[in-house]
Amino acid sequence: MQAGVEQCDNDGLNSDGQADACRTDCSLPSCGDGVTDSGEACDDGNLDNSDACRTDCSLPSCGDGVTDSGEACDDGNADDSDACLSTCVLASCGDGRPAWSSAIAMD
Ligand SMILES: [Ca+2]
Ligand SMILES: [Ca+2]
Ligand SMILES: [Ca+2]
Repeated sequence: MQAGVEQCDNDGLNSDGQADACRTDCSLPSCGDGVTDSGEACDDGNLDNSDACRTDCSLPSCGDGVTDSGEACDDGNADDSDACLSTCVLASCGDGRPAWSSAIAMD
């Protein structure tokens, strides 16, 4: 191990495929290296924030501001009086949300 250059070095145990292992380039496991390590819900190693794994290594969820599969919308807020409810379904006539329904002159 070279101080200041390598973050870690486990000789033959360095791995780019094993969780929490020192990587083969002697860097520590991190979010974005493509391996799901401790503290990461997922890690697909890309910078695409609209797929099944966020760039911060968390899984997609309702309320994260990205419309994922199974979500009609996701505005990232908990406001049920706007066009997207906090449950990630579109506000609609008959959902009992008067603030929005008055805006579309129904209910
Ligand atoms: Ca990782
Ligand atoms: Ca991704
Ligand atoms: Ca979402």
